[in-house]
Amino acid sequence: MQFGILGLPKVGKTTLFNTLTSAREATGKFDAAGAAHVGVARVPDPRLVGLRDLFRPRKYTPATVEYVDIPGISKGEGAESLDLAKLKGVDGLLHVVRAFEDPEIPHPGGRLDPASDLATLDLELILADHSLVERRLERLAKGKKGLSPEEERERALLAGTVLPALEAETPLRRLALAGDDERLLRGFQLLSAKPLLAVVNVAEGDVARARPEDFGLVAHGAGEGLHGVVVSAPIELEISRLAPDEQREFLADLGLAEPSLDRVVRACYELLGLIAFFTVGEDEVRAWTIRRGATAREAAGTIPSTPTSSAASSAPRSRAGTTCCA
Ligand SMILES: Nc1nc2c(ncn2[C@@H]2O[C@H](COP(=O)(O)OP(=O)(O)OP(=O)(O)O)[C@@H](O)[C@H]2O)c(=O)[nH]1
Ligand SMILES: [Mg+2]
Repeated sequence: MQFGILGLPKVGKTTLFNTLTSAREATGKFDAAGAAHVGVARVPDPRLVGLRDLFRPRKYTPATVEYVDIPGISKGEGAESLDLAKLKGVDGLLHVVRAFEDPEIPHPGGRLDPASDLATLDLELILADHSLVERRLERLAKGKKGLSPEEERERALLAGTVLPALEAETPLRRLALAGDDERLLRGFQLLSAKPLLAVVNVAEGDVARARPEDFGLVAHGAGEGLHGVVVSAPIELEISRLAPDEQREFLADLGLAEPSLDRVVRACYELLGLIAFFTVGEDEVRAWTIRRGATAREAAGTIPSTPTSSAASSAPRSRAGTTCCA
């Protein structure tokens, strides 16, 4: 599973990426190359940690999320941005929004306004999608032999539903499409259709009391709307580099129960409707990723050497033939 990290320039994307994936990519003025970065984060799960401590396996394999960090997208760049094109294949997007003051890092809009930045970037995604949809419709119209039934369905969806939504500046993730249309739309890899989590990067002093609702967002798991998590990216980076007991002390001083980054990774995982089940044994304690609502047969099918037919009647089993829990 892959998430793209995007946002306006200098909002803390690479700082967040470094924290999530334990990378050490250059940030701020040291980031001259403006390259995209790819890294992997472990999905924190206290239940899996408990199983590891119980079984003391030779191998420990938590679920992971891969992150792609791209350089900032400026207002007006969306439709032509090569960097946005790098996010075509990702499953979800993480939009980093700036809510910290720093006179040394001028805000591109001149002042801090997280709600307006959220809308600005959404519009860039919409413009990128709009130019792609227009090009696709032009290509379909140019076909000499007439349209196949499949192409006709595509044309009807793009011209009848998708283009009007984009022209009304509605991100496609807000369209509630039925089964086949939803699958067809997903195949186009349009950016505003991808699930999106907003990560609000606040000043250190605000991290304990700021809430997603303060920015018009919905806390993860708290209902419909644009989901958001509040973090202080440089503080999280510092925390992630401490030893576990120092971490606990630092978090307590800040008034936090857990690193905010743990919430970000978990929220990404859950935003896509994914859950984990575990296989345990002395060889390996491992998390496997499945869609919420998947059947036991489908779950068993994610484990390469498990014959799905025999595993379907019970909970999936690990290769070592040991227990599994959901
Ligand atoms: N004061 C403060 N500075 C921050 C915070 N987050 C990031 N920065 C600083 O902002 C600068 C930009 O951070 P990056 O992580 O490189 O930002 P970016 O969004 O990746 O930037 P681009 O990729 O160039 O668009 C760096 O100097 C960071 O140290 C924050 O929460 N508070
Ligand atoms: Mg960066």
